[in-house]
Amino acid sequence: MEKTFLMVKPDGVQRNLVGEIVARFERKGFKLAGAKLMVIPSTLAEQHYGEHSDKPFFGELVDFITSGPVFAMVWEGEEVIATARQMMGATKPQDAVPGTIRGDFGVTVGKNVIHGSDSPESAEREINLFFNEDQMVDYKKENLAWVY
Ligand code: DAT
Ligand code: MG
Repeated sequence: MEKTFLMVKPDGVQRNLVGEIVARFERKGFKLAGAKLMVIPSTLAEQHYGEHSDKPFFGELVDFITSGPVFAMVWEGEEVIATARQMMGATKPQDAVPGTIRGDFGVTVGKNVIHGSDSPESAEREINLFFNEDQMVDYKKENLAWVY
């Protein structure tokens, strides 16, 4: 089953949105495979956002993502990578449709509440950056017979 890396950003943690965001993916029918509250070291932040290292906002982005605890998660399910991106909403808040996480909770492009992997390659890369194999849980979820 496909896996993706999702993370409630420091603004989402401070705004008490962890439960709200976890609930959306749970209710959708996806399965939580790993989760931890952590403060991201700046070296990890620079690796995670490496594709943006030449952008003018890179320094600000690294400062923001390391500014407080994040809630890092691995979620599992059919087409979970693309579907989670849809559930998150667009990067720019003015393009994020109401009903999506960013559409409902984000106002600025920087403080947009959630990160999610944008492709199978980035999902694998980001899961490996944030989680060791022994930090993920492989288990049977009985309600999935009613999802699939
Ligand atoms: P996404 O988070 O939707 O994958 P991205 O990978 O293009 O978006 O950018 C990563 C983060 O960087 C994004 O969530 C917020 C920030 N960011 C993107 N574009 C920005 C900009 N023009 N100014 C400031 N921050 C920006
Ligand atoms: Mg991205």
